[in-house]
Amino acid sequence: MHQALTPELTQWLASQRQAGHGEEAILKAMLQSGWTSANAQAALAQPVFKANPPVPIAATFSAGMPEPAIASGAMILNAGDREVHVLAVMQLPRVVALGGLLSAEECAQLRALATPRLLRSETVQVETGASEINAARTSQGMFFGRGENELIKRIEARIAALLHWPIESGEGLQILRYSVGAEYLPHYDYFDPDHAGTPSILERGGQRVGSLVIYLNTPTLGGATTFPDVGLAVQPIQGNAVFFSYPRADPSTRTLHGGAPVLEGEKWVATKWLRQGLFV
Ligand code: PD2
Ligand code: ZN
Repeated sequence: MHQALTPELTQWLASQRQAGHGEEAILKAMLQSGWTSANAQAALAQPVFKANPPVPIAATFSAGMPEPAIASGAMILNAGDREVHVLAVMQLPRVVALGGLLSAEECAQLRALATPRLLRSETVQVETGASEINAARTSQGMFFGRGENELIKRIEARIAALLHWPIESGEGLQILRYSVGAEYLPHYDYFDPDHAGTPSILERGGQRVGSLVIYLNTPTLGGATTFPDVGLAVQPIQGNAVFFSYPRADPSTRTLHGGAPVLEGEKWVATKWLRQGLFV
């Protein structure tokens, strides 16, 4: 995976450099994620990489962001092994609703693989960085390890191609199952800079800068992903997804969002959170 030096990867390497990551840290992450030493060294010898010395993260935080290739008004996106449809686009908050990211079979496979591993969902306890049960989030969940099996590898590669963000900066895919009445109260996905536990969380991969919530089934009623600041609701349709990004860990991004209560049936999602740096 990602062993070829594509233009996207070259650009990404330069942006990681600009974001303040040292050559050694980037090389280590590349080797851990399956690069051969020769390929990794060749990538890091690129002039575009060498020409961009590290500068403080704060100065360049919004420079490179995950984003589908929608600037030209494209309606159908090439996500490597699959075409994905653009259903709706919003500027602030940056939200893109996407159609057909996963096949029905892939959704069913993810649900089946996750089922025996589901536990009541936890959220990160912001003061300490530890995980805890949060009453605001009445669902069950689990995480797949990154690259855990062929299905996960395929989906992660597709997401990386779609959002122009490297696999190595993504957290493991999280699966959530909500039953009737379950909801996810509005929250931000970035880590609150004012909380005591945040610096230790950020040591691994930096801030979250984007979220992709993929719908693994279609609930009978309810369960939209909502953005209360702007009155937006994205309906959960199997195989579709909602992407949103936040260049600053700040409410001005208007990315407050929640999962509305499921009224009938159940709701399954897969969430991929994207970090600013390498999440290894
Ligand atoms: O399931 C959802 O719609 C949802 C809503 C808000 C998921 C998440 N946040 C998340 O996984 O962060
Ligand atoms: Zn969320």
